[in-house]
Amino acid sequence: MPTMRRVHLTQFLIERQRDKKLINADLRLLIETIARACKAISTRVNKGALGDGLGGAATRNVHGEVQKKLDVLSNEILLEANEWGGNLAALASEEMENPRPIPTRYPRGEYLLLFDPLDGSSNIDVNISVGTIFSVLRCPKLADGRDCDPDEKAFLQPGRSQVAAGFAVYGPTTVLVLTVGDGTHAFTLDRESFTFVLTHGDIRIPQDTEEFAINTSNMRRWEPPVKRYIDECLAGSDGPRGKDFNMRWVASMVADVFRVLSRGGIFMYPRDSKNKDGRLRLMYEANPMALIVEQAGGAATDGRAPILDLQPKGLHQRVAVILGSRNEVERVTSYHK
Ligand code: AFP
Repeated sequence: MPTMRRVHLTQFLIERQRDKKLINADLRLLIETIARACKAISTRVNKGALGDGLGGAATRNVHGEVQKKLDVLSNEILLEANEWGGNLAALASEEMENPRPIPTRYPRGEYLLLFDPLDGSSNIDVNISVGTIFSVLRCPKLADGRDCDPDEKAFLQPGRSQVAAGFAVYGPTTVLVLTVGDGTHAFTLDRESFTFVLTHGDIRIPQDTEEFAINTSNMRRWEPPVKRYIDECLAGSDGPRGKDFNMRWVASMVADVFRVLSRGGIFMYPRDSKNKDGRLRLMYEANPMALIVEQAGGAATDGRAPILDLQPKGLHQRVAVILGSRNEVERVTSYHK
């Protein structure tokens, strides 16, 4: 049997740079640096109770949430890895109130990086998948043509402006999912060579599904369109949908979205009477996931409009999220109209 050609992340990116002219050398190096940081985070997550990463860090982040030690550590790993490469103008993170411009001792580049360093971190201590989500934007030039000023305003671009987006899941295997605008592709970390190898090229999300993911403990607070959709799913083959549905909820968006990419499904964190604007963050959770899902043939809305078309108003803005198999997302969205 002929040996299958193993395509490594570097090779995949060089093809996008040299042959497809989709990315430039700076963006390629930036993605490689992020991937290297994800490998370092994966190693720390894998140590579990043998490392010093479990438990709380006795600090709270900008949203008032108690930080885990690994939240803080993952944030530091990403900051340190990306500060000096010369391809970024500034970074922003779920764990930091304000964007951090690249220190003046390093050269500044044209890109802005946003990340959630450890998504699903309440799952760390119970050995359930967690991950890193990232989004890359271009730093816009000022109206008078001067180089961009990488303050919060520079980051407030709709998700459609992303030049790259991705996430890593630290689960039974570590997988990096990436889009640079020509589909969605996933790479598995080969622990022997410690490289990311392309294992899921050009992922396509099935248009239909019988699987939904939502935290049903919020059911009493949902808006009527979401309640109607879930009621119809729960009614199964006896109800208007005429088929049975299954439910999954990991409470790590990275793991739930990877499942949707792998076999279809709909993932929802809708707005409700407690989370009036939704719970997830637009800039470094919903936008990158929406681009990844759209690039895989799925859809992502906030119930009213495509997430990628929303004009952000703040770095840490929350948003309702409905994403996954296109026909189901369109159905829930139509119930909102
Ligand atoms: P944490 O990072 O604070 O654990 O939050 C994870 C998350 O942002 C997302 O990954 C999950 O889908 C969602 O929150 C889980 O929320 P619930 O705890 O309300 O189910």
